[in-house]
Amino acid sequence: MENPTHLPILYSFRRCPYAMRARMGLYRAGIRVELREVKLTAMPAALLALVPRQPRVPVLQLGDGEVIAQSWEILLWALRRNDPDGWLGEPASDLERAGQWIEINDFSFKTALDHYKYASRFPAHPPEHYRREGEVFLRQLEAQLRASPYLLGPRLTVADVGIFPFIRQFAHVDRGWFERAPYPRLRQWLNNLLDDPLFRAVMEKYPVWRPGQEAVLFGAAQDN
Ligand SMILES: N[C@@H](CCC(=O)N[C@@H](CS)C(=O)NCC(=O)O)C(=O)O
Repeated sequence: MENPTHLPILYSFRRCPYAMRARMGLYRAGIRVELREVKLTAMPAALLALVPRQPRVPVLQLGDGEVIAQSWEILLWALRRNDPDGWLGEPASDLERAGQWIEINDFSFKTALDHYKYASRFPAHPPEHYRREGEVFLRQLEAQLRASPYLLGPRLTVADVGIFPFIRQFAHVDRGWFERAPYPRLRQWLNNLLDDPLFRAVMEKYPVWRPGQEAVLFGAAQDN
């Protein structure tokens, strides 16, 4: 497999919330990777060879050939190597609680989000119907954020990092509605995360990767 830099390779799609989650973790951990931006409708052969059955992004290919094809696993893998801000939390139970939030997010909420975002493809109901389905999760988040500034307590953890890209998408479907909706804590939480320079760093734009092109290096440690 062509890999001139010998760095881990991250196949990514800038606007994918799963890929944002993975990029956040890699960036915070200071792990330098070769970033290969893909087009979802024309995934490169190199990626298809790694995950032929369910080609999705993000996918991280490590130097020893190991492939991590789930965003949550990439986030945890990165932070287990280096977690300068304690995103993994303190007690082991934090990770279990984080996993529970992620599970709701990645399954029931993500389904509602996709239906709301692409409501014209799901004409059985108007968009508001799907939005109400998504609001079940928004209400849970709002209640938690009334009790603590972040989802697991006083500090930012992987639970927040893993979920906010999806709330960002939900908010973007109808910003006017989201601004007026009864979720002030959630709005504040989202805005804080979006304003973080780290998020801006991981949202930099890169051209779609072509085999043979010069490697795009991604990560905080580029000049060391
Ligand atoms: N469970 C996966 C989901 C990743 C995923 O669904 N990524 C979307 C982009 S946001 C994708 O690659 N879709 C392409 C497709 O389904 O063909 C993860 O956590 O990484």
